[in-house]
Amino acid sequence: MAMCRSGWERWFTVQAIGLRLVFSVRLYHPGRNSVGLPDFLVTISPLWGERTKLTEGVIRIAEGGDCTHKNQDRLMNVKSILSRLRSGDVQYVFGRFRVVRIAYSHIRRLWETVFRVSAEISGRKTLFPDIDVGQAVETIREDAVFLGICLPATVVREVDTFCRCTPLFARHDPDGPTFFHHDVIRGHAPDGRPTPTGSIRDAMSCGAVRAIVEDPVLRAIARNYLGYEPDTDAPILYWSLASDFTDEERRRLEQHAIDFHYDVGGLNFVYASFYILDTDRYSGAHVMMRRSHDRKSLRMLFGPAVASEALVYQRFGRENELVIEGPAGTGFIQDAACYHRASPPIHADRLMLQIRFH
Ligand SMILES: O=C(O)CCC(=O)C(=O)O
Repeated sequence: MAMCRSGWERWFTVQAIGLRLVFSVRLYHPGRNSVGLPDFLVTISPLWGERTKLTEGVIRIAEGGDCTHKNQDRLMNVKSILSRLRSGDVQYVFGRFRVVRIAYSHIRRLWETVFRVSAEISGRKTLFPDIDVGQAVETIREDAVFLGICLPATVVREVDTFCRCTPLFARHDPDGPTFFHHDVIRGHAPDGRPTPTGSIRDAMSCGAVRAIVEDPVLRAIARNYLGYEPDTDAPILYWSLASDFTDEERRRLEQHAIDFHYDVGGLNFVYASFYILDTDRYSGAHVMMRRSHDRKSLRMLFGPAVASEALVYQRFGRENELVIEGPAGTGFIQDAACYHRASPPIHADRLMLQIRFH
């Protein structure tokens, strides 16, 4: 048992079914921990092969018992994760670890084999006949994104028309009064409320959206990337409305996506996004760091999912920043565990459809 300045700490290692579980249990003095209860850190590392970069630091802490200030900081960062764990958000805590994502894929695949689960949607005509599924999957594995996918113009038109005649709600005020896109002026609803975003409540009521969500090629990419037949949440369809808000105002209005962050969209996940309007860096283009989905530092993994631009550039290299611009219909399939953000739209609105497979 090692003594730390703030309390004491004990480690347990359990080996089972090819996984080594390293449990680090920290007990704080009641004066340091507001509720006077023990904090628990649970990490999972693979037993086979070399120690991965991901687990190295954890094992060093566990085996070395080095309670330096740096290690304390690292463990203190875990607090935000612990509060999610206490609130039952297990996926958010564990879905960020590659080893968990791989293990989850194996379990889902095994489940499908045992219970003979197969894709419900087959024989449907695809909107993306020219896509090479294998190549798309490989590109996502390597770069965290596949860019070569585009919606047919007729589908784009249908979604666009639907979004212009459907009531919207502001994401930061989902229960507030609805409004229409044509009523918004520089990010303000007709009643003067600031509305940096306008979301559609039931995107699946649009036939073109349903066709995209159920597209066999899109699903094949998600299935092959994840390794099992994925589930989807209700698709997210929303306007990012051009406005003059400062970044600070946007954050207050819950437009947090303007800051670099990574998503934990389940125990494994991949997203497909499509621009419904021409989009560039002045109209809300999505920005991401190539290859940042599985090369995060321990601080990034155990700390908050949001990171400063400086930290992200330092870790992944500014040359790997990708600003995804393109005409209406442009799509990208992304492992959203990469660092990404939305450019604040200044000159024109962005309309985007996002489908989350998990
Ligand atoms: O709107 C965007 O481009 C970013 C969206 C995003 O950050 C997210 O879905 O997590």
